[in-house]
Amino acid sequence: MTEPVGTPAERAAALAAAARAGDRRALARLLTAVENHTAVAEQALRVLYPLAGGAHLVGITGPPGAGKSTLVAALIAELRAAGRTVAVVAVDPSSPITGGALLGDRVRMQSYASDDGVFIRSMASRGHAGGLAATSTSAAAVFDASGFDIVLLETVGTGQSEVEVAAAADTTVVLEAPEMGDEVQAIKAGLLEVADIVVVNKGDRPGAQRTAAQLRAMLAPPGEAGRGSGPAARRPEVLVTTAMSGEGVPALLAALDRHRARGSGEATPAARRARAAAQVRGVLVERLWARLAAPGLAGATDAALEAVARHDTDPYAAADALLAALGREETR
Ligand SMILES: Nc1nc2c(ncn2[C@@H]2O[C@H](COP(=O)(O)OP(=O)(O)OP(=O)(O)O)[C@@H](O)[C@H]2O)c(=O)[nH]1
Ligand SMILES: [Mg+2]
Repeated sequence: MTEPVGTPAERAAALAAAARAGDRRALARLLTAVENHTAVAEQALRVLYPLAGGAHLVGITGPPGAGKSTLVAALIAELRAAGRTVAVVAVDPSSPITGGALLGDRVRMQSYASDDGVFIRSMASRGHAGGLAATSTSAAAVFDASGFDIVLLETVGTGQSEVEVAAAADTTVVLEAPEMGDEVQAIKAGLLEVADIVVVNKGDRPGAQRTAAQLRAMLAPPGEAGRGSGPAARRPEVLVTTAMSGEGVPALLAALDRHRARGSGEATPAARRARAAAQVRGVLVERLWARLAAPGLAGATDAALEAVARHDTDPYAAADALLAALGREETR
């Protein structure tokens, strides 16, 4: 489509309609708008959000180099073979030291350039006003409303915001690699809490089955010897894949479908609430921060930040004082 004209609302409506009609350039523009938090993005989400909810949102997280991008590429191949459409939001690590290839490079090798059933968007993991969770879940909503069957969100599971991104999905897959050793235990504990499915990737490496067995033991409720008893409430399945060859990927897809089918019962309201909370929290922070930076309060905000920087006051007291100042401004 040509560059839409008019007010932000008009441009947003035009872009949203075009994206829903399958216009990839319009979709790309919308995603850029979402990433830059523009007025057009906000208006477009107003239109698109009520139309979203049909896609299966799958978070894929795990430590750097576990094979997330390789697995996403394998899942794309599997999904396309089954005739399903797939969009990917890949939060690429901002540091190149992990040795992991960017998803874009991986998938370019398989060339889906002419396939309308695949759309991949990489986002930098730094500098998201309102938080990574808000940006990536908004991008997911754009894909969802544009009719993709499944939206994969790849994030490196190292920080809180990445965990939030994963937790905002309908189904969260946590990836581990067999040889990662003890230092990953700490990451594991935090990450495993958000896992619906745990995947030990690099199944071709020695120790993969043993790692899977250890994880199964770790995830079993205490006192429960194996199977059967009690409400097997939220014990994640543990699977082994070899993303490089595609081995285990059909089983993972089946597990994803099962989780989704189950989720339409009782798990979904909680997952949807978690997603809503992550999104609203991100926008709230952004809005509050914008008001604090506006002319009326910028002076007070600066002074408070200076005071914290000098250690004259602590961040909690400064935040409370700024919230009080916001409140006073409201009643004026
Ligand atoms: N042996 C083996 N290597 C794999 C497998 N899957 C991925 N790798 C390799 O592991 C390395 C990292 O893979 P990526 O897919 O980039 O991992 P990632 O988790 O996306 O990494 P970051 O995005 O940097 O966090 C690459 O060299 C892959 O080729 C596998 O199943 N077996
Ligand atoms: Mg990656």
